[in-house]
Amino acid sequence: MNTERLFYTIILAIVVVGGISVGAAYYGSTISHPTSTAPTSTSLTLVIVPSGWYSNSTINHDQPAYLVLEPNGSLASSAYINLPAHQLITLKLIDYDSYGLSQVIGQTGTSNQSEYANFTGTIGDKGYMYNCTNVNVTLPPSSTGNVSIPSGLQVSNFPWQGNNTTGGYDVAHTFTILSGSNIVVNVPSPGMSVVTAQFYLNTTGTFVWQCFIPCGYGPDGWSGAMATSGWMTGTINVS
Ligand SMILES: [Cu+2]
Repeated sequence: MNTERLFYTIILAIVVVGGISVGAAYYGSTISHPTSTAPTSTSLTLVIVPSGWYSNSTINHDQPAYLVLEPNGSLASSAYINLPAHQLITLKLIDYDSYGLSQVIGQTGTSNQSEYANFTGTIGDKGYMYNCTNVNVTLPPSSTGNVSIPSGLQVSNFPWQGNNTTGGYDVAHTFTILSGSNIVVNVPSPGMSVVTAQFYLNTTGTFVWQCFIPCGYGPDGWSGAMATSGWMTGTINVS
C-alpha cells in the first residue's frame, strides 16, 4: 500500500468509526418508545430499565423507566396503559435495576411510608417473586438454582433489612395504582428480580400509576423520571 492510499484508508476508517460512534450517540439521545398498540389485556408485563437517556441538558441523563412489554416482544411507552375492569389481571414486573436498600419511602423524603413495601390490593395481598437472589430463601433439595422455583416465592411485604441507620427496605421501585391519593394496588419490586401479582380493577375510569421509591433526580429524588409520564408515572385507563 502506497503512502497516499494508506492515508486515505486511515481517513476512511476514522470516518466510518466516527460515524458509528456519532450514530450510536444520536440514537441513544433520541430513543423514544411508541404508545402501546396492544389491545386491552388481562396480562400486563412491565420491564424496569435502570438508565434510560432522559435528557442531554443535564448530567442526570440516566433515569429509570417502566416500559410495556408488548405481546409481540417489542417495548412500548408506559405513559398510557389500558386495562379491563372486573377481570383478573396478571401483572409481571421484570426489574433490571440494581439491588439496593431504600431507606426513605415517601414523597416528602422525610416520612417513613412503609406501606409501599407491602403488596396491597392484590389477591391475598401478596405477590410472587422469582430470581430471588437477594432474599434469604430455602430451596427445594432438587433445585440447582433459585430460578427453578416453579411457583415463585410468596411475598406479602419486604421488611426492613439491616440496622436503623444503614438498612432499608428491599424495594427498588413500586408499581402503584392510585385513586386520588388512595392506594388501589401497590406492587413493590426489588432490583434484579421478577415479581408477579394478580388483582382486579372494579372501577372504570382514569387512574394514575406512580413509583413511590424516589428514584429520580433532584434533592428528594422526585424530579426527572418520577415526574415524567412514561418513566416512573403514567395513566391507566380502565374500561
Ligand atoms: Cu422508581
